[in-house]
Amino acid sequence: MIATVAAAAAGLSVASGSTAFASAGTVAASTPVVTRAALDPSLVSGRGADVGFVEQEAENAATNGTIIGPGTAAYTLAAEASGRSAVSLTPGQYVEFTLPAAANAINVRYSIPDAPTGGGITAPLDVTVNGHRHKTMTLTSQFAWLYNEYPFSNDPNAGVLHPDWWATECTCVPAATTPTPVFPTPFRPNHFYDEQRLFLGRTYQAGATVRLTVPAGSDAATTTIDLMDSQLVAPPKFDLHAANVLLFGADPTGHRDSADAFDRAIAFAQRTHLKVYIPPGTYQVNRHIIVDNMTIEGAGSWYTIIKGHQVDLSPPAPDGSVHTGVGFYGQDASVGGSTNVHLSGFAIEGDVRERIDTDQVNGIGGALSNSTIDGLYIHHTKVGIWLDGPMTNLKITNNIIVDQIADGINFHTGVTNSIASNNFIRNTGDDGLAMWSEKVADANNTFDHNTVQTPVLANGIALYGGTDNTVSNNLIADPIREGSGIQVGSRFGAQAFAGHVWITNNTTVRAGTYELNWKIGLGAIWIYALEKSISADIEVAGDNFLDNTYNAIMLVSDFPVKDLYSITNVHFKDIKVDGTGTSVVSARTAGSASFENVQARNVGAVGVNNCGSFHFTPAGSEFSLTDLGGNTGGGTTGPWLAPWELPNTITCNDRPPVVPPPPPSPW
Ligand SMILES: [Ca+2]
Repeated sequence: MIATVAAAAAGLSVASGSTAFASAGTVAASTPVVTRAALDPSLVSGRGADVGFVEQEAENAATNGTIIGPGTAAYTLAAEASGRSAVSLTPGQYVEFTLPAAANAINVRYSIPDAPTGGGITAPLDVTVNGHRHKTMTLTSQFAWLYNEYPFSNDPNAGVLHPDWWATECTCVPAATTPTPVFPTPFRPNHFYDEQRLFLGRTYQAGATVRLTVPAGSDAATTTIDLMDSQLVAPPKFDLHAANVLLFGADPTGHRDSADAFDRAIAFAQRTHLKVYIPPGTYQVNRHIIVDNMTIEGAGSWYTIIKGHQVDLSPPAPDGSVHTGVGFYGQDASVGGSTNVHLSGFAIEGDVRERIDTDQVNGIGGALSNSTIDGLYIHHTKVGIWLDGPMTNLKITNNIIVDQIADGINFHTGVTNSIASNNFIRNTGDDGLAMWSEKVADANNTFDHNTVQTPVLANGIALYGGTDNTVSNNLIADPIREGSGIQVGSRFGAQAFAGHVWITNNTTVRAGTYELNWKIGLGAIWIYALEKSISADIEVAGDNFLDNTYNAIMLVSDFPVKDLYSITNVHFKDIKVDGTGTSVVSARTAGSASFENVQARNVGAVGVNNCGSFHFTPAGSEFSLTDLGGNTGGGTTGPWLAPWELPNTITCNDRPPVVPPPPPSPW
């Protein structure tokens, strides 16, 4: 019931939001509609990554196909699409984009069906530019389509993986229930999309049309196009004063394994204090390249492609991996880690199709102190960049990390004085960006000016414990299930939050998912005391929360621990909330927060949904709000932060109805 209401609500909201764009694209194909995270770019100016490509949503382009969505219900193609909408094509149908600027390359985000028994299929997509047949892309679903419960499965026909786990679908433990419930298959399908880059062969000027057509006879009953990015890729970079891997036997055609040649080039470069240079080409590498005290440069991520296939390890490696694959790894922190490593200008194309958390099949891994990772394109690995500290002073800049099985970037265990900036992350199978202070606190790190879109599970950006960390100037869109735009959570065995947490000048859009286990809507920002109280100084300032599917701000402790843990010392200042399906603030914990200059409009329910820790005594809620002034605006029920709500009036509505907000607009 709630899900139906929610889907309808979100649908109306986004539909009305895209009307202007859609009509512009459909009526006049010559008028391209450029967006960022499916929004008018003026609404997110200065936030997120500056990526060098322009995004055009298929639902705003010319097509004779069928627009799907908008919708936010998990396990649907619409919900996983950028802007929660896409175009579905049958053989013979097309979607056509008009280039808004000169371009010599495109990137298409799409979905095609899985094979009936899993494993994926391939299918063609014809690309014509200005009406001339250009090329046929081979789309694949081999890296898409996961099913079932964690750690997921590639089998669409499998029964429930963990009958002894509580399942939200039956609100029961299947193995302990008579008769044993049977779930429809495919069970919990997700991770539907993939994307693919294509050089157009020459530069086309603004106004050229790029038509994507599904040819008759395609094996894909439907081909769903979510969006197309286009860009003018700079010429390849050459470095004549470096150890060129070709001189050490590397094969740029990708036929022969080049891993040993890379190692030889690296050893020579270290002896002679040169950089390693990888010229344009595709290089087959099916294992880790260990990097320490060296620089490796490619010609640019469109030109230099390091591509591997997954390899079974028997017996397993000492770290527990049962597979290996292409990746650049620092030394393990237990032996001191690596230092002074600089990687730039190449692509890593992995071959990871299932989630095995003990496998080290990440694009970049290990410990990398005093190092830089810049301008990489990382695709089809488990996690794009997974660091295992302790380590310090790593700069991760200008990378594109897409179609991952798990996280985009994770600072795990004692990563300090490090930054991830201007990275673009899309379609992760877990958190887009995370700091996980397991065992040792992450400290003094910053995630700044990144764009994170459509994580199919978990959060756009998550902090799990840590000291003095910052999340600033990011753009986060369309988390899909069990997550929020931004989460600050004491969970997963993380060290306590300490010092300050700065969440400043971020924008989220269409964030806050329907939490399928709790069966409640989450906030665009979600502060979560699950394993510890949260009492660090949390400063949330300058953030914009747009088109919130449910509430904008949620502070919550899990029900079984609601009398053990609290959330205090949280300060919201200079916030804009444009559109909430329910409240501005949802408090489901003991504790307190202050609010100053938090402006809200188009609020779909009472401004504050205050349940406290659910004791409902005459003293009021266990959660108190402090009004520091300037908190203006509201919606259907009047001012969002009204005097009668303060300091702790119980306004608890466990599952409020969702009222669709109008689309975000200039403030
Ligand atoms: Ca889309």
